Amino acid sequence: MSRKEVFAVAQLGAVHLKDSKQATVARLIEMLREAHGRGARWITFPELALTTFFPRYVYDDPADYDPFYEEGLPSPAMAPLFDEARRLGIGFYLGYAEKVTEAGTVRRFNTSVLVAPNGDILGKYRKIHLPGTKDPIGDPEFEHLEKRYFEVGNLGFPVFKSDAGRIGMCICNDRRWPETFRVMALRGAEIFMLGYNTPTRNIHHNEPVHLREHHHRLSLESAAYQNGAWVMSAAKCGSEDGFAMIGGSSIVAPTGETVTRAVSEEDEVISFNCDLDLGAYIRRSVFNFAKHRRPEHYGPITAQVGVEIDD
Ligand code: CDV
Repeated sequence: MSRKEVFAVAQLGAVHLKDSKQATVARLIEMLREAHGRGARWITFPELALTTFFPRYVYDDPADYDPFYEEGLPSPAMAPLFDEARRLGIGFYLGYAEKVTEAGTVRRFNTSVLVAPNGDILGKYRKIHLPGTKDPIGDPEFEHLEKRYFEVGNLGFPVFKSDAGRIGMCICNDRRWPETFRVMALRGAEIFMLGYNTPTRNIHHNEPVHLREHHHRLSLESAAYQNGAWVMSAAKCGSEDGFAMIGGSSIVAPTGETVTRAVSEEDEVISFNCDLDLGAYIRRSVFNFAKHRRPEHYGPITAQVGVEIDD
């Protein structure tokens, strides 16, 4: 018997600096309702979904960047979304900038929260692979300062049990690193949810623009197949105050096939009736971890960061 569940992904178009969180949350709620109308019980929202992608800007004074962060769960800005999701009985992934005070110290993370259809908070993930720099590179077009505004996540890659199966979370740049997904798959994840803000032009060099979406798709399709799991990916995209970001929000099946993808770079809901057992044959055969993995030969993956060459 197959286990079927409708999952939705809410792609969010541009959020400009001047846009209020209240207006952005209203857009998220509209997409939540559309997803509900399609029979979805779970929805994935993007990374840093409540504001513009502020790490592209240089701020020195916390008073200037504090307004981009949320405190408490739900924060006051998020509360209407939490309320409506509970009322409709939809579970969700939501990315946001988290500010928390621990032992008198203010800490900031690029975080996602997973909330069950009944409104229970299942848990959080804090982004581990932070791209870009701490200090400005001096070129406003390519500035990407996540290392300035966030600490490296300290929660590992947790997996949460839900009534739809085991769900793992990651955020944007994490999807380019196969370790991300394998760790979650080893904890039994059947569904990976992730949000992203990916600039259309590469931050590091003049890579052809078409490769931005190609690498996004390639990363997700291989992650799905190599772990026999579903992937839900939600973009924040379009041109935010002139800074373009890719769309391409998608749902990828455990076979590695993209089964539906957004066609616009605006607010857009996509959905698919996912058979959660579709990946079972992959996990029983070619990627039967218990039978075929050889961790005794994987030492450098956890022992090293960079390349080390034996002469
Ligand atoms: N928000 C991100 O993590 N963006 C990165 C870019 C900067 C390369 C990404 O991997 O899409």
